[in-house]
Amino acid sequence: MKNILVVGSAGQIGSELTLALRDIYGGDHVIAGVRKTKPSEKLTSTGPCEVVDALETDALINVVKKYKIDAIINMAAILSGTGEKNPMLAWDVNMNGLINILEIAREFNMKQVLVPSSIAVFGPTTPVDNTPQETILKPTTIYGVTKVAGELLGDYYVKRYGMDVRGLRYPGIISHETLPGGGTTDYAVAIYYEAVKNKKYTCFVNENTRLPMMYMPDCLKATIDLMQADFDKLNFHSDYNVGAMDFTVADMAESIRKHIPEFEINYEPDFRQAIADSWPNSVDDSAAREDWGWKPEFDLDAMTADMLKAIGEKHAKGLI
Ligand code: AKB
Repeated sequence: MKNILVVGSAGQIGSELTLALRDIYGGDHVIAGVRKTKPSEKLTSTGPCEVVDALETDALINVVKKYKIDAIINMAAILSGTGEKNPMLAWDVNMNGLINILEIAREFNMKQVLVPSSIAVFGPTTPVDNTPQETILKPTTIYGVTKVAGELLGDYYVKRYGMDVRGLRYPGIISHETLPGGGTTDYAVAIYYEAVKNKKYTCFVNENTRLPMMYMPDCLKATIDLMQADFDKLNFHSDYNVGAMDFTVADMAESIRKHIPEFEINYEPDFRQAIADSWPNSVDDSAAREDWGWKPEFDLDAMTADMLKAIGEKHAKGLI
């Protein structure tokens, strides 16, 4: 790959992935694709930034031609919470955006397309513990429905057109650079910000809610390791399970109290409780481990220490 376009570069994963890829491939070779939002200074100062939308074919093609793009990463998505409020928008962005990008990739003979998936492909009838790589995919959210279809579509382009399409089923991603937006697992980021700012947090899922989670450094590692893996060694394509850790909200509160003993938490579950309840507790990622050497580094306490330090510094500077 010479020139990579990251669609959705201003988002939680896209913003950090763009910078990590620029460190590897060089700033000029990784183009940040942002929607109409103002990109951060970090994105604009380290390489090219272009306004693109997964749904706008002409703008995408112009950028592909301008920078001789040979790989696309599609990080643009409507997540589970927002999806339930606006199912048609989720379908439009997640399905039409994806097929638009796959078709452009096919037309321009891209070397690789990365299409992220999610634990949202699973549903209430999927085994909840150590959820297998290959299992029942009957999600009950529109986001999950689009992610299942997206995985199938990615695999279809591999088989039908001989393309290199890859993807991971991300668990909840926890980070301190860019806030997530519209997801069910957003509580696992908000809890740290509120712990630093107010020493208390009201959580929208209950204390026993357990979900698979991953810290951003591991998420970047997983994504880049899969991108760089030998295609011939991949037994799966658009749907690798990747695990790192799993814990309840009560476990998170306990971990935070090791640093902020006065931290208080209370619970006011809303519609996202049902979404969280339909997802697994933990996933079996042995296929990712065997096929491309996946191995996470962070556990809950290591992540908590890092998150509180980073957010504490932002708070001290008056940035949050
Ligand atoms: C969400 O909560 O919707 C996302 C996800 C797990 O894909 N973070």
